[in-house]
Amino acid sequence: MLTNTMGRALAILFGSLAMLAVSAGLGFAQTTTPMQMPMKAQQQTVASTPNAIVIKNFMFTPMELTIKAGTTVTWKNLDGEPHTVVNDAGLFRSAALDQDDTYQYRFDKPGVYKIFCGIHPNMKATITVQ
Ligand SMILES: [Cu+2]
Repeated sequence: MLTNTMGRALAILFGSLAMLAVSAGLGFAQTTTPMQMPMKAQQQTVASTPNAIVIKNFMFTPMELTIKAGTTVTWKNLDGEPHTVVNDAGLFRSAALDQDDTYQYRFDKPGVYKIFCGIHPNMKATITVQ
């Protein structure tokens, strides 16, 4: 748990540094290419899977997702450990997802939906349906 938290903090720190480096490099367009590559990759991943939540390193990513009513969300477990997707209000509960397994749920009503992993209850995410 501590390791996950630290890893996430490091990832955020690293992302911030990359952004700073890119911002600082804007005046020197020719030198920014190597620094921009990780940023581009990250942005493409987010943009191409707006209704997907990845389960990796005992975390839901993103931890907060906003979608429109009627949207189907897909969870995919990339960990070697099984995880589940459980709504805290009892609306839905997936079976144990093994590595690369997916689970889908369609959110038809606006609201705020909290989810967690039934096996590791400290794994949480929030889905806001507009
Ligand atoms: Cu889990």
